[in-house]
Amino acid sequence: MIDKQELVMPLLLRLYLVFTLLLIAPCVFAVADDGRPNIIVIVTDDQSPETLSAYGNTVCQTPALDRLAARGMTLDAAYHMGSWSGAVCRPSRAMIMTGRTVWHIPDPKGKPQPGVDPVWVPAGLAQQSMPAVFNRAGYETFRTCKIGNCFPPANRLFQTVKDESKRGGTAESGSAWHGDQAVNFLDDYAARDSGKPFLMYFGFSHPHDTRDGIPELLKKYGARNLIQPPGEVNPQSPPLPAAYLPAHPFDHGHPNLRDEVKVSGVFESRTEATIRNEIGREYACIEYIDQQIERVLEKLEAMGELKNTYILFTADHGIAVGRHGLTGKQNLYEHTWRVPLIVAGPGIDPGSRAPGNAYLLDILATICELAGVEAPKTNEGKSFAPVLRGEKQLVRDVLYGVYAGGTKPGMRSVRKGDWKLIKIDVLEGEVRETQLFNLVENPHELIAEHHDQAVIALTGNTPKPIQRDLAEDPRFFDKRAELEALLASEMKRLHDPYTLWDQAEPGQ
Ligand SMILES: [Ca+2]
Repeated sequence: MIDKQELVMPLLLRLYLVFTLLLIAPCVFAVADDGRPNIIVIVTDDQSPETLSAYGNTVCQTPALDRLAARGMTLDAAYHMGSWSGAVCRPSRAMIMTGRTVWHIPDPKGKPQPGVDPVWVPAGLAQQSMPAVFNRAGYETFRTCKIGNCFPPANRLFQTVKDESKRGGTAESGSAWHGDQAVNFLDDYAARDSGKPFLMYFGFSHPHDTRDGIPELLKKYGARNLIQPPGEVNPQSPPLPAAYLPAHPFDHGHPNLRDEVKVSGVFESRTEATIRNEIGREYACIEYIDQQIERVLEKLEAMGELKNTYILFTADHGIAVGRHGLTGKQNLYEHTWRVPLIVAGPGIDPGSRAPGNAYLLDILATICELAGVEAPKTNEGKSFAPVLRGEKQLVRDVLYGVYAGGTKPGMRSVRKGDWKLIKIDVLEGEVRETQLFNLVENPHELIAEHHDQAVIALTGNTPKPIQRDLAEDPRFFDKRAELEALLASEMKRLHDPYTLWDQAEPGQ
């Protein structure tokens, strides 16, 4: 028998809690007139997490993003899934817009990749993309971004589109132009007073090269906007990164790749002077972007919308800029495979962190959940809103990456926990390499060449003995075998149409 008193007290307690929540709810969750939050997705072009203080950088100054991280959550294991094109931006941005995986998105002509069954690339995908979904949900939708290497059928569905490629070293020709478009939209939005929430896709054209900074920020970072590589080191320029190498130890497998041989002011130079100047230019571009983000945050605050807005900051992928002797985004080291992901908004613990194990393609499902909008049926991403709410640390255990934009099959990576495997199978079998890293012991994925005294003299970083590629170390053969099996399984699950040299053929 249950005592009547035991039933009554919990009931009273429950009623008390319900009334308390009703009183608090409007302050914590609410929003535009119709009760739903605004969403801002900030996407920079070619930016490694390593450039931000939220991820340990001590030179590049980004006060607005620091405050965003202090108000919200920083995800330490966020990745883009990869690319089947040298233009890594293109599939990355198609995945952001559609929430579909890398082999399930169309090429620029709307076709699947060779070897991929067309059934996995649905027709009319744009109608299930980010702007289409939020238009139907009654949101005002706005976009500013660069033009090119993206997913135009979705982009044009935003109700207001202000796209230009702005990579110059002045306000009008650089990132301030994107900032102007965002601020103008917010002014118009406030004047309309439609009562609808808004979705803003706030993209930048930088720090993608050409990395022309504005004069005062170039000076701050000891850099110059050069067309040819510099002859001398500017001691005011940022130090070389720990993973710097004068050359990659084997061919990356994409002959004449633009990002490795044609970047203005760099070309094939990997000298200390060139890389430090280029990083200084990059930081000047990043701080200028941060200033534009600050303008938007201040505007939101003045409008009284800041507390009702989820703000996600990310990049379409990372980039090497001298790490491992590479300069481009066509590799799967952490500096390039990983992306920054910082999220602030109602209900997210200030200054929190989680690994997340999220892909960029999870953003659509996440903002749908945050807005109370149903994700489209074509979506394959997983909402990381439970991570943002502190309910869990990860949305998946295993992460898969691909770069297949050069010679085939290309590169693959897989990560589980602290361990990561990279395989490179390029140039008709000329290069077949396997790398194994413990990312806790060796977060910068240092390899044998980083132990060279000449390299140590340049970077000032003496690697620990464990900080090397462990693929051939017998102590870790079991770990390697586990990751090899996981990679094969992920390739099959995601309909990767290729097979690496030492993998069984599909179906065997
Ligand atoms: Ca990009």
